[in-house]
Amino acid sequence: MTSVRVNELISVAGQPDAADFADFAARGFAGVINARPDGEEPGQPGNAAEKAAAAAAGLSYSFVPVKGADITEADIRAFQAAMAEAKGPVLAHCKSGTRALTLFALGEVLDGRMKSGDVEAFGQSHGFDLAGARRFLEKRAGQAPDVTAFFHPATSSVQYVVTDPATRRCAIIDPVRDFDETSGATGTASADAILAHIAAEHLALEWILDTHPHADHFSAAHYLKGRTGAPTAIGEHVTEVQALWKDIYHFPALETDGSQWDRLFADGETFKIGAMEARVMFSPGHTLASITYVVGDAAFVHDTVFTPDSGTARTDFPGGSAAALWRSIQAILSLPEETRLFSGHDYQPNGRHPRWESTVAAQKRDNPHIAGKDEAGYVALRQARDRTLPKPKLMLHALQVNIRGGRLPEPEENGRRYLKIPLDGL
Ligand SMILES: N[C@@H](CCC(=O)N[C@@H](CS)C(=O)NCC(=O)O)C(=O)O
Ligand SMILES: [Fe+2]
Repeated sequence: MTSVRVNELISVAGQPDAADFADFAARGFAGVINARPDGEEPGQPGNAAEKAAAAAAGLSYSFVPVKGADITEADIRAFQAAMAEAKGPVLAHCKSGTRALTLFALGEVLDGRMKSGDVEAFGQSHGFDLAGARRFLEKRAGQAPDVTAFFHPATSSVQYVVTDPATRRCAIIDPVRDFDETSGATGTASADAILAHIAAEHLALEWILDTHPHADHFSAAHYLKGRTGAPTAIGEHVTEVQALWKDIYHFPALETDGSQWDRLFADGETFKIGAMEARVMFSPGHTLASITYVVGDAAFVHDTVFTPDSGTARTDFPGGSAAALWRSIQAILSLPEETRLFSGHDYQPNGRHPRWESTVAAQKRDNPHIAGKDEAGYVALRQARDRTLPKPKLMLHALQVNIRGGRLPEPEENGRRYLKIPLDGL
């Protein structure tokens, strides 16, 4: 039977007969992917018969049945996994080949190897109508959360409220508790401004999220939980950061199990903000616990890449690694080109106005730490720059608070709280 060669790894076809499978093996295919649900029409061989025919022909076989209008990202990922499992060229089929090619093309777009706008032309070039793939991408593009940024000039931090426009449910990302190190005064004006915005917009707060244990400011997560009751969360590797700093501060009683947060996220875990799905990507390098939150077309990448004119985050804190950050950045840049990237700081080079939003495409094109670099080149540049940076002025103040989920030290008998600064400890 005829098939259409897409590239060296995949060809697509209409419904084969079980008798065709030996021929597929002879033509060099390593596997068959069946994207067609059973029972669509009489006489269709169906999953069980195809599986048996593939086994008899020595082919791998995967069943990823989809209806055109109901394709989900999970289907696309399952199709990609099936291709990888075959360990060689696959023949993917449905009734006509359209759904098989749709699953393939959407995977290419989700992984950033094809532009959304090129999908239909790609289909036409192989003789298929991929209007359904275009509709999938349009619908997904409609999954754009509202993002409101709150710049914190004292620490050049950017705090975010990310909202599902359909349900008006939101999450706060990386809120700052104010601190003046010369007087020792703490404050909540910045966090309160975020709460005032949430109240004014009639939003319902579902999560208080941190991307990493910050080294330059206190997290307001614990304060905000006290005010709202919303759960707090951070990446699960925070326990390693706790263990590391427990030693530096000599905090024998510190629990290093992450119990200071309501939820610890693992790589790839998902959760909901309203009806929108948020996905966690482990993004170590700046710290060994850093994570990125991907919500619809937005990714909260914090201290990985800054806006392209500001390069990338430093990697010289305890537990940092330039090579790990390079790999984390590559994973972020494999998101679709138009993904909106929201950074966690802006140090306003040449005094320009604060900026925190970029895209995958802009980072690849314009960020001098990334464009034209490979891992070795990046690591050399990053480490050379890190050697010139003084430690953040609040690092020793901030980490003792942030490894406890943003809790200030307990008051002493006189009712006053004190920070602890290790001397010659680093
Ligand atoms: N001058 C700032 C520096 C803060 C800092 O080191 N920020 C980290 C992110 S937490 C960073 O990656 N900075 C990059 C840079 O300064 O080039 C301070 O003292 O707070
Ligand atoms: Fe940071």
